[in-house]
Amino acid sequence: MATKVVTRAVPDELHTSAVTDGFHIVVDALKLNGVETIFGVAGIPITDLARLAQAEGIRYIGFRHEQSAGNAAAIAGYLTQKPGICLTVSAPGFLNGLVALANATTNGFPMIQISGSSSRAIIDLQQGDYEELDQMNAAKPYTKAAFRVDRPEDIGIGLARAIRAAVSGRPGGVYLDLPGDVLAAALDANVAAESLVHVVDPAPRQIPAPESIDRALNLLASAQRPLIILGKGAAYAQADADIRSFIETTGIPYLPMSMAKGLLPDNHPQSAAAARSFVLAQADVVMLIGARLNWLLGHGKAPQWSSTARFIQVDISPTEFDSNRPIAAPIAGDICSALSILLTKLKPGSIRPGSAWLDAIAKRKQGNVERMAAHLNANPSPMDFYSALRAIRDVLAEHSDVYVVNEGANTLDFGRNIIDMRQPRKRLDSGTWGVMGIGMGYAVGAAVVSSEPVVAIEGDSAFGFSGMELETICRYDLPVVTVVFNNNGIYRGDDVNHSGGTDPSPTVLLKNARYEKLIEAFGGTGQYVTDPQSLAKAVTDALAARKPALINCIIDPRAGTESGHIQNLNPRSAITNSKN
Ligand code: ADP
Ligand code: TZD
Ligand code: MG
Repeated sequence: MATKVVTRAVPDELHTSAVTDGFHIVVDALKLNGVETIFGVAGIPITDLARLAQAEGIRYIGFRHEQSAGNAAAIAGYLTQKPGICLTVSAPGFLNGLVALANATTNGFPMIQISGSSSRAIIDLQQGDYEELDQMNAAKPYTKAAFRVDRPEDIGIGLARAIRAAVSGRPGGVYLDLPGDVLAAALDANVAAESLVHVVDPAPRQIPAPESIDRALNLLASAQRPLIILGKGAAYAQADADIRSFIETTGIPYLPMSMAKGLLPDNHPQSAAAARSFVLAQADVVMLIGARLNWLLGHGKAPQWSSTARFIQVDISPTEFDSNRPIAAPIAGDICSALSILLTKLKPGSIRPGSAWLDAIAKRKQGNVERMAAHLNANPSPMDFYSALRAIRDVLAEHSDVYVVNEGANTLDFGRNIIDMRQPRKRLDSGTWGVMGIGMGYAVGAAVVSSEPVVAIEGDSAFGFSGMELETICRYDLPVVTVVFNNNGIYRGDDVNHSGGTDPSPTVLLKNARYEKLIEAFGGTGQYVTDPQSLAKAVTDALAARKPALINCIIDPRAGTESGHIQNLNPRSAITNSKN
């Protein structure tokens, strides 16, 4: 790969040989490592870097806020197994992006935030530079790794380290600091070309020890009531065929965590999702594949789980084992390698879930499905979460290629249960932190890397965190359909101000907000719907058009519950006789 030769702003004494600069070296290093897209917000000192990247054939997607650019980069990393790149300006732009970088680290998404920064000499003496901040040290606690490049000849190795740190082992967010003077600095073109590094095998296979596989298979063979839990690590690994084969060959019931939905189609007969609390409480051997025993799984503890259950865990990060509960059979390795060896060593008929177990699960599922159907088939006016999501579910059943982005509280929790997924890695949601604000960034990231349509199902509060990115969606003419579940509030829209004053309650948003008009301002299609038929038609039409659309979906303000399905996480005052 030839480093570009530039002649501008080069001192006379350097004219004897071809000279390049930091801007060009960064772009050459990105291209050499296959980076196709940068998500960012332009400004000092990285504007020319963004321009040059675009000129050199890297797609640049410009956002209205760095947090959304970062979220787009993170989800691009999750979907492609290559680090998503987010480009930010110094101090405040860097900090805006850092929330997304921290979220990527928490969720295990590979991402690199590249940020310009101000003069080191001034920052270190705290003399007050334009957008002064010690960014690398600010990033460290929230990232898998943080690096700063202080000389143009180190750009190549700096990017190489960032790429490897982001995708190897458990993926995560990496920070790469590029001071403005390094971008501007001149370097002999030959020296620059030789300084570039092509990262070989950035995420090497990690093959588990054979005895760890035997231990796990023996434990499964001893089980009466085995259960497999698939997490987003399993989805990320892209071992789809082997995972399905292992589950189908053993006949073990499985539960998908939210972003693992679709690894096997949600209507698969072995899915125990409709009997979730029953199987968690009853399973005697549990095999976790790319899922952590964190809060989303009740930390693996009683009463949600049996206190005598024994665990197998397949994970690339050995320090994950025994984090909450003892792991009887840890398998340290990457899921592709682990599943392929598990399948090779699996003896036909050696693992047999008890028929009483399978019958009990089937019975539970049936009861729960019938109860759910009664809710889904009711047709209240105004709509509730069930009737609105049923309408969307039925449309999406015909469009299994569509990405579903989902955030909110009730909108998220009901959405996860009601919207079936049929393909892997199509559901993108609030994830490990239960964070609000990922919606439009994830939607843009998924649409850009896949060219497939996206339906973003958004609580009205959740939508507000990144709503201005509707302009980004329209500017790039992306096939993103945003459905705002408008119940006038966080959780509910009917809370009152307990002081009796005229300010709304802390959880209440503007009544009758016309969100559909926001997208009309940018040339997209807006729809206002109050019944399931109109909602289904609006989603169908928007998907057919493959154009930006927003559907303002009116939901009964009384339909939701506080904090959705995680009310129990609200601290309850220890003072039982409190007046409030
Ligand atoms: P979920 O929220 O879906 O339960 P988590 O994000 O909690 O999933 O857990 C994902 C786990 O998967 C992490 O512990 C991570 O180390 C692991 N992981 C990610 N990629 C791989 C891989 N390729 N092979 C093995 N484990 C992986
Ligand atoms: N800020 C951030 C970044 N993440 C959060 N999770 C919250 C605040 C707190 N929060 C939730 O946990 S859900 C939620 C907030 C503000 C919004 C819920 O309202 P919604 O969904 O309109 O999005 P529903 O359907 O009305 O419940
Ligand atoms: Mg709401």
